[in-house]
Amino acid sequence: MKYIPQKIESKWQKFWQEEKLFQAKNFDKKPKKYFLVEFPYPSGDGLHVGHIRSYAALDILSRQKRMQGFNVLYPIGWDAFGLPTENYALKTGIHPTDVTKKNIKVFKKQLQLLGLSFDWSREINTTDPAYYQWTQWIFLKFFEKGLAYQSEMPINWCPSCKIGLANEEVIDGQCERCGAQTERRKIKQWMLKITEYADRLIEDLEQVDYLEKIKIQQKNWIGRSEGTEIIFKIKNSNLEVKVFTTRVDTIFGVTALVVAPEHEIIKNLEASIENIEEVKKYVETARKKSELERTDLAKEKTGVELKGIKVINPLSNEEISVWVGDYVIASYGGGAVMMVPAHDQRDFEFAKKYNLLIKQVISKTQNSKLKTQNQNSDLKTLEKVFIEDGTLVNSGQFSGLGSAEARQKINQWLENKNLGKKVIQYKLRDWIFSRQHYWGEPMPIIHCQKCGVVAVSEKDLPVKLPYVEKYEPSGTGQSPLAKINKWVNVKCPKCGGKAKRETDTMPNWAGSNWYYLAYLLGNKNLKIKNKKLAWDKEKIKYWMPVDWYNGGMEHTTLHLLYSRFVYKFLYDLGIVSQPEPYQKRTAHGMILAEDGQKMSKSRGNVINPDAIVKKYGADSLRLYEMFMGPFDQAINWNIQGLIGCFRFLNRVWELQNKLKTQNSNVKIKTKNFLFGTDQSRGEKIERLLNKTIKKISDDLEEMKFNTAVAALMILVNEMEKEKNISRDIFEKFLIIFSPFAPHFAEELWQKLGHQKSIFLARWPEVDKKYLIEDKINFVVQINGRVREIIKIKNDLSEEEIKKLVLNSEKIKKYFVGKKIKKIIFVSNKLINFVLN
Ligand code: ANZ
Ligand code: ZN
Repeated sequence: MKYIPQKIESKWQKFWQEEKLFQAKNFDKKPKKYFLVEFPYPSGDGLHVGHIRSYAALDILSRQKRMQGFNVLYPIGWDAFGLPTENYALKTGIHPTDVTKKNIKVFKKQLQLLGLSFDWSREINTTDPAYYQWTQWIFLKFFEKGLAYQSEMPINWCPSCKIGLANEEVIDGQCERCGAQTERRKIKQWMLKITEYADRLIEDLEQVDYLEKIKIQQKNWIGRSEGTEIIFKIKNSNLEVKVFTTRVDTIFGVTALVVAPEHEIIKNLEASIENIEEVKKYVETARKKSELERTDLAKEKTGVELKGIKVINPLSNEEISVWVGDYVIASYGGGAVMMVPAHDQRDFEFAKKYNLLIKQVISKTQNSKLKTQNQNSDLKTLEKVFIEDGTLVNSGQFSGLGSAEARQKINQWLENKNLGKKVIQYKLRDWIFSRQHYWGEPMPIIHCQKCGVVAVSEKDLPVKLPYVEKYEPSGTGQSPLAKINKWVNVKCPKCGGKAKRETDTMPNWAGSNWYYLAYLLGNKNLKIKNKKLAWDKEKIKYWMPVDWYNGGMEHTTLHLLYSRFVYKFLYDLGIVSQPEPYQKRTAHGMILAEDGQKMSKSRGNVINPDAIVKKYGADSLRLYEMFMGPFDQAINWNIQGLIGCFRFLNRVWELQNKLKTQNSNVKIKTKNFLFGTDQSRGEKIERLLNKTIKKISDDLEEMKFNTAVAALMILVNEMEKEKNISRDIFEKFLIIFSPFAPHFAEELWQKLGHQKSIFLARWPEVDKKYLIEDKINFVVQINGRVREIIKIKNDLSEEEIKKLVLNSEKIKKYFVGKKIKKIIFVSNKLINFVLN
């Protein structure tokens, strides 16, 4: 019989489902393992082969760990709120609820065809009111604790479509829909105070086992930076400008002050700025640029001097000019910088362009001449900035100090004079938690004319998203919900007076902040009436933290940070029992199309997993995606590679024909296998099998799925060389192969007569004795006569042995004056030199 995946895969999928093999048991005595993959957004495009890379990888781990005696939880669900569905619904007139239902159905079928061992009994859906009542509940708690507040924040606004746009809908400053130039518009939005958790979000990274680059991403996004806030007084005015610097040691090198275009000082000094028209024009152009554009390091730095304005350097008392420049960001460090061109790259470029003084105040070496001279050295010709710490020069009483010490002393000096203080700045901003869209969780908030902002009471959750026919954008910048009068107008929960519901909805992230907790309850328990079950502390204690979380590299910044933040908040509420949700976090590389481009509908280069499964089977697809390359690196799809895996499975299939009959697997112990017998071959396979078992366990732990598959291939190659394979070895092989090609392995397993699933078998223990590189007796012949028996390691090549022999004192002599005519080599047995 041939290997025909179409004949076996659905059969075993059904069998596993019926046997409930992959249902995790709450509070089971076995040790738990919780594997988590990012749950998919059920888009209309269907499953992407990239999803499978992640799901198959953790499926392999889940299956292996179950066989190793763990109680494994490997759940899945749907992250289903979001813009693509809303847009699709607007285009087609099908309601988002129905679009979502349809997409989920397709996705679910696709996932099931892959034989992934998800616990489907715990499936969740973020758009189910029973689910999002808890997303709303978390928001209520944030509000209660003062961590949710409203603030005027800019949104991307398309003046032609009259709608707010998500960042991803703005392409090069233009509206994705109509191509019009977008603007920034300020509207009142809900914010979450993630900044209060900034330090903990950094510190607790110590406790977790994330890929190093992911930890760095988290830290960079938070962007903690220690420095000094310095007050520069404006000459002939009682106004001042505060700057933030991490290099207060360079303060004697300040040759200008640059403020952000939005800085209030421009308005406040309007009357005194001589070239105010020029300045206003500059500010106007800057307003149109995105922050990304403005901070692009490669971009030319521009600015305009505020003529007639001077500030005083608090340390040197020098008068300094003031500029407006768009490379300074308004929302960071007070929106003003002291310019030190000699020691900062951006400042250097700016100074070069506008011919400003470049004054060196930090020297690489302790330079006594500069130190004693202590005079202004004009270094306009300086070709390179010196950005490192060093020794202060030209810095008054601080000259001669090292940078670190100088920072301390200057900080002290500033603090004493009330002209500055040490501060910590973060790049991290509070999280804008409002969206002006229909397809999201409504905020559980009511605005009352009398009482102001009032929380919906917990017992009234969920605030259901009204099912309406029309959810077009309102045209005023408000969410489409604003137009649904029946829904908007309510009584105030406090005073009973006239009130209106909040019409903003939550961002896509909201539902994915806590979904790993929802799985602990499972869909069934997330009922609207089941209020007490939401946070089952015992289950949380048993299952959390997630042992291993894998997902895309594009989510290792924001989603990871947000969900860690929300988890910490739940920790502070006493709901969860430790502060980090994920013990380990990895990320898989993207799968690109054969042409190296991103797969996309418009390019027509998308690989449809269904077609692959149909033709080659799920096992080939799974195996290929694990084998295709290092897991964390992007890689091009290659159909030849997939076909190679299919062929490999066919070869493995043939191995069953080499099975010995029942009794022949009794091992005969022979001490001397000088000339190699069946047993020595058998030993060789046994040794390789044990090595492979070990290697697979090690590789899986380190995410090296590709080398694990390669090791299995090597083992198969060796087994193919055998006349016979013992049942014991073959079964062990099937078990370690089964996580990779589960249907395939189950089929061969049950063909051997097993009644129970292979996934109930025990993962084979490594027999340590086979890991020790044992030595064999190896025969060296000269012209057919045994001259020496040497003890060597297994599996040495002809070349290696030849070297050994020619260096051996005992044998060397036979070669004197002779030429090697021919070498006969039998691996692990003998070498025969034919000399003349
Ligand atoms: C003077 C100076 C001299 C600086 C020097 C650097 C080197 P991080 O580490 O990222 O926090 N800066 C401050 N506020 C800014 C803003 N709103 N927009 C753009 N740049 C700003 O960076 C802190 C440094 O970035 C600050 O230290 C300031 O330049 C600049 F040799 O001050 B520095
Ligand atoms: Zn009221």
